[in-house]
Amino acid sequence: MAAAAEIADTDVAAAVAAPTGAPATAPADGAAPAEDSEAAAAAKAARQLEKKLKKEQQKKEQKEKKEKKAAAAAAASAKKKGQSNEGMDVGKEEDFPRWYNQVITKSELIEFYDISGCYILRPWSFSMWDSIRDFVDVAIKKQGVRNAYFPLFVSQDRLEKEASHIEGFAPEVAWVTRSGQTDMEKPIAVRPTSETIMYPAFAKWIRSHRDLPLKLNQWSNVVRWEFKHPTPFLRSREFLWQEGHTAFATQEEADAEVLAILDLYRDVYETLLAVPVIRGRKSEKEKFAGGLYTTTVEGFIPSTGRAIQGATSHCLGQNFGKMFGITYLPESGGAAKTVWQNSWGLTTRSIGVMVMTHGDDKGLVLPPRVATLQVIVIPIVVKGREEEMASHARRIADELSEAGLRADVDARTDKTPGWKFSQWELKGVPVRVELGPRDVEASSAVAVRRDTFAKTTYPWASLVDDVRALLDVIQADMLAAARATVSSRITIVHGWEGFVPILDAKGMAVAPWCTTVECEEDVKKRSEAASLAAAAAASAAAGEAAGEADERALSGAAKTLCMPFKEELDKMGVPEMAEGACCFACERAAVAFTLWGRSY
Ligand code: 87F
Repeated sequence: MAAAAEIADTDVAAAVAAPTGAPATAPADGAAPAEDSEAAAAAKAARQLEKKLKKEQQKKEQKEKKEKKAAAAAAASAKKKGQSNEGMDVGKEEDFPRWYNQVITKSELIEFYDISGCYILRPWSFSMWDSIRDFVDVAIKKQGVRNAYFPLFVSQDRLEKEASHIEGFAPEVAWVTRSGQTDMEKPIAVRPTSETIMYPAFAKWIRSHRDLPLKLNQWSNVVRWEFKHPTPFLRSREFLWQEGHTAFATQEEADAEVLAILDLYRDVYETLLAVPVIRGRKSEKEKFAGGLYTTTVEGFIPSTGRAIQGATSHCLGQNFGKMFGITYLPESGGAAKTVWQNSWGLTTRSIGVMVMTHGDDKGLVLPPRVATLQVIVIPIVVKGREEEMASHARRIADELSEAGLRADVDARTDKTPGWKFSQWELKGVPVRVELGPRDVEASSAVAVRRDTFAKTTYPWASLVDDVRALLDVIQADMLAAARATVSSRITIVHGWEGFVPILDAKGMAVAPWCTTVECEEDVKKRSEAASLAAAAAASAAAGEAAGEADERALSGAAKTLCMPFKEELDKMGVPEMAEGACCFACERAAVAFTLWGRSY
């Protein structure tokens, strides 16, 4: 609106200025009278135009005022009636990015912030992070890991001591260069990860074989100044995580821990979040450059057809140990030996993957084990019996809570039951217990599942046990449903033809692969070119500029997600590699079945 008004004002100014202003070049023949009358006519026309535009502007302003008033009245009346436009107004498959933005804000998981890539985690999402944290914390402590806390800042010397680890990441490091108005003598970095912060201390603390293994974990925030498009939870410039850092005397111990932690990460996703993941090893190109090898749990978002790294567990080998002088005197005597190290991390990204996996057109769908609230009890009030219904509802919620379930009652009197149903559906609470007058008469209640909307009537006498069992069924069903969808998107491919179409159909491909970096880079280029061609054709049809197609094609490049472990390949029904099998993308011999896809 402001822009339109500005344009109108400028037009008026130009129209008025032109006749009265001196002409740039005066006519040589001095034909003044004709000019005068022309100028007068032009001035008159300009005045008329000015009047007309002013009138139009006033009309517009009046119309806007009227519309604003009407909208405010409608909102107020909706509020009064206990209804509002607070619900979802876009479908998950209709416009996924908009759906995601709506679901995370309207369900009160996230509040946006005025620094790009930074978000406020509201209690509804932070409580889920609490659950994840508890789950991981208990499990790692059982494995002998202890928590510690290291500083947020790291000096440039330290950060760059192990060059290969920072390689490629350097542009993402955020630096503090000033305190108040004074430039720092030496800038200090905000931790993007803590290898270089922790390992000098490891070198001090580890002297003999008796100091091993050393297993530390830190719960903290880290900052990575990403330039790719930020997405709440999935890719933010500051995020929360745990980072485990361990040191062992032998590679065997380190190897065993890498897998034990990876299984824990699998459990976080599958047992807690009901999100299926695939365990495997990263390719040379995709592994953590500072380490020996990287294992990963890979998730998949069916709505976008993109895979997503869920968490990683790295064997660092002796690389950092050598750089930082982390050595121990072995039990057998003799010279000091370098330790074997691992590092592993899981972030708040996991919450975003869960939201994207399970959410539907009505909002969040939370797996019971991670849900902030597992059961909401809603009384269906009838005139004259408000307090009676509310007190039954309160009693039921209390009984559920006392039995250890996370339950609450919504006895608000200024909201209708219908409004409450939508609100708790939006927030993803796994079970709604409805209690109407007829239920009270029959000493029963109706439980409604958030994931399927299926309704079951339970007697009060067994309600607690029935609801507890129902929550277990929901948890299992949600994982099974998500797994079935992901499985249906995985296709075994043996040659190049068919590879890009599988990705275009929002799928992943498992293919026999030579495992060379050259081939992976080549596949990236070829798949990018194929999707660029497809995007160019589509955008030509839609009449878009070429740049827009380019941008989309870049994200259309395929990469290796992981080389799935044997157990995972078996689950996918991938046969043993045939003798003499060839790489799906080049002439080399195939070495491993590898999972490929587009990714976040
Ligand atoms: C960004 C900037 C600087 C990832 C970075 O995965 C450095 C890095 O080292 C960096 N982004 N990484 C790799 C992190 C490796 C590792 N650290 C401990 C983990 C898990 C937890």
